[in-house]
Amino acid sequence: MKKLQLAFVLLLLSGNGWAQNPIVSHCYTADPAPMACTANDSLYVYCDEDMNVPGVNDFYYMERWRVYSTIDMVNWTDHGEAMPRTAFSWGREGTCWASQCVEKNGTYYWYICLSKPNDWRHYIGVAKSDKPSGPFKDALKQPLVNTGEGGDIDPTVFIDDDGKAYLYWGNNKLRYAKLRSNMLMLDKSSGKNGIVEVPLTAEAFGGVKVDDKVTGKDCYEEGPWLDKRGDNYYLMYAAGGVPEHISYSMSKSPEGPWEYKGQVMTQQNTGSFTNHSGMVHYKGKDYFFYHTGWAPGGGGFNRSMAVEEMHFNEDGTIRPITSTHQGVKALCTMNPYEQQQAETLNAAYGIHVVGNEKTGVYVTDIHAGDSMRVANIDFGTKGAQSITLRIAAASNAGTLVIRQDHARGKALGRFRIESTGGLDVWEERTFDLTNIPTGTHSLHFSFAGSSTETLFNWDWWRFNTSTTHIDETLVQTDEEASVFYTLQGTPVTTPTKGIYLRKGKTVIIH
Ligand code: FUB
Repeated sequence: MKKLQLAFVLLLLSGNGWAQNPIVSHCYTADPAPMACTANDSLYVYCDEDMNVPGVNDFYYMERWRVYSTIDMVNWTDHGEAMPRTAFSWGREGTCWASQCVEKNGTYYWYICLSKPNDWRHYIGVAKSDKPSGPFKDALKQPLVNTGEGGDIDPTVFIDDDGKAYLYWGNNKLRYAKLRSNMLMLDKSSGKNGIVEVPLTAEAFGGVKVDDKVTGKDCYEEGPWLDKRGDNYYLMYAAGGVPEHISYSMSKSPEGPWEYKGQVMTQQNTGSFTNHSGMVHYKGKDYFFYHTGWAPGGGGFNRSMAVEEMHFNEDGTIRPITSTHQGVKALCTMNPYEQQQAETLNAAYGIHVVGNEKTGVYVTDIHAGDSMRVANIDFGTKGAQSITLRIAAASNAGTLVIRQDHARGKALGRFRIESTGGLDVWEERTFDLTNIPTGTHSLHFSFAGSSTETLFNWDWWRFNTSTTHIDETLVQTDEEASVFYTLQGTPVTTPTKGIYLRKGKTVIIH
């Protein structure tokens, strides 16, 4: 198993341009819900995090929801542990299941589902924030939806062109409600207390399921996604029992009646027996999100999000989509001369992304053997001469190796990361590159070190078109002048003439 995982990691990080899926590989992410954010022209994906806690039953055990965003579709910024279960005082441990976030008038409403202590049922709640990545606060301090019957999972919310909002949800049963204009209350004017049960007929969903037996071609299971293109409304859903596939129905109204149209994504061999979809229009393209078991060590309870481009036929029907490791193409290149967050990643292995109010979000748990990849970086024709990192290190044990394109590509530099005084003591350090990258490349960051402890924490990086400041006086005045390293990282106690590294700066001894 370990060998298989390692082989997969090498493939994932080898950088031949094929492995964009899964879109996050350093933690397990399920039930993707995309949202195009007009405020900053970014695409956000909201999800829950599959977790393995020793001694805890791994039946969709999830303690938090996470948020990722992108501007290029191949590098995803991890916004950390965006919303913990404890944001909801009424929530039961380990039950943070599928969700969706929508924006209305500059406020972001994140609809989630969660159980209560000593209660097997899920309920739908809602948190809100004035930023797409939070912090989010429970808006009601109690569930928004509580049918009392169970199955109140997988909320999807759609705001129509006329401003009216619709909430669909449900496992085995499909229900919907209209939301009042504050997005926090059900409009009680229709259904039973505002809740309408959608008849799961063969015309609407392809078939019916009774006592786990499906009669007909298909059936609704869970994970609805409500959306609209032109004057067609779409309801996509996980279908067919387990293992699931994704099917869809169409209507001319957000309230139905629905007409079954077929499977969007047939059962795939991705190692996950559930699937859960969402669609989004972003920068002129339509994207289909789903989940797989493709991250290293992945499976049915360790899922990971993936994305494919989606296309519609002239009559509005959806062309069938197949899961691929290639995923989607980059929409633009990354500018290395602007500050880039270390947690903006194409792939990564071993690290974690966390955050706090003081530092914001950063990469932590960097150990010897871990690696990270960032894709599609345009260094231009002149190229980069040095890199500045904002890091915090408790020891002198770590080395960062930067390679071009893939794990065995040309080394751009090998930099010793000396202690900054602690894992929460942040400093900017600049290192000269030993090879100058030009043109467009991926970067492969790998970590080496003599310690099994966290080598350092990493906040951001930026390449520079000039070398570091050369500080000759430092050599003569500083008591610690004897701590030098060669550009390859070998310590030198009595340096002779030449170029050395000292505390992350280049020093020339004449
Ligand atoms: O992630 C937990 C549950 O698995 C979701 O709520 C369902 O849609 C299925 O994906």
